[in-house]
Amino acid sequence: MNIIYYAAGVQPEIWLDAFHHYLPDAQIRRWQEGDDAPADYALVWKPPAAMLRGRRDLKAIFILGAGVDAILQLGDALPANVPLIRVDDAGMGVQMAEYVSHAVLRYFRRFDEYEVQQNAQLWRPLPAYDKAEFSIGLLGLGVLGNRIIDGLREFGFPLFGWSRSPKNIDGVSCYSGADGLDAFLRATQVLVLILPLTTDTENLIDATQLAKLKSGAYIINVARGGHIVEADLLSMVQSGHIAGATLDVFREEPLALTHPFWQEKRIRITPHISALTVRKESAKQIAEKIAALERGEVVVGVVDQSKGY
Ligand code: NDP
Ligand code: OXD
Repeated sequence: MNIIYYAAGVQPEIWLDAFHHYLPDAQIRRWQEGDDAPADYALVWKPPAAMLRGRRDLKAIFILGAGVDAILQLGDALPANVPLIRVDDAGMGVQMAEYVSHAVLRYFRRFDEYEVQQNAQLWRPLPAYDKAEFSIGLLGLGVLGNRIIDGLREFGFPLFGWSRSPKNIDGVSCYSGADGLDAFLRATQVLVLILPLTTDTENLIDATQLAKLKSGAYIINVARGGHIVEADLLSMVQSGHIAGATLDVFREEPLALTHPFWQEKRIRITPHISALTVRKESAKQIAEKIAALERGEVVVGVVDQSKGY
């Protein structure tokens, strides 16, 4: 079996060692400009269009991450009828649960405010927030959203969720579709974004939608920067309607040094690390899916290109 591999921005050995381990019988080669020799599978992260254009011989293209927005931008360069298969959790879910739980608890227990007080050498206990009012709303109830919910469940916050199709999740008030968004936002104190970036979800959260959140709301974005209109978020933080934001993702990454978010103390910034791809687990998952495809079986994580995720 022949496999071509390309991953932008990472040391190739990091992935190749894991692939060789889990696919010992495959011929895996790093794709380079001009390589149009046949291949059965492609393993890619942000590949150039030239790698995939016209490759109708591929049995599948595996994306080395959960988000598919970057690869779908290749448009017509993607060979028709070749399935795109993304990483399905593979160790990312627990990291998302850690990240979001940490951010929620930091706000709920007012550690953000105690940090400010400590810097001013101020000893002043603050009143506790009422947990029954501290509702957490997740935009996105897929693989990672569900894992975040499992992590939060223990703490007893009221949980809300919004997805494209209707859901029934134990202990979560579920809303769906454009019609459900308004009621979902009005019920939410801490808004967590864990959606794919598609034409429907780009710029979803602007000033109008932020205004619907409860006063003093918090934002946690672990999905993509393009979901939020950044200037609107900044002005809502400055007005105090949004009490704080923890952002892992941005429209332009790395975040420019001149970006105003750096100067806003109520905005916390991390460099797209909320869930790092676990190479061994992902390579193992991909190897298992290749084996399943070779046996003619159906695998999970196939991207529905008409929906954009
Ligand atoms: P899934 O595809 O499993 O889940 C996506 C969820 O979003 C589903 O519940 C889906 O609804 C919902 N959704 C999609 N479009 C809409 C819409 N138009 N309206 C309402 N709901 C919608 O994805 P994952 O949970 O695995 O990943 C989510 C995203 O997280 C990825 O696409 C990626 O961009 C981001 N990510 C970020 C990382 C980071 O380090 N910051 C790391 C990994 C992923 P339905 O269930 O009805 O289909
Ligand atoms: C992903 C990511 O989508 O790393 O996997 O953001």
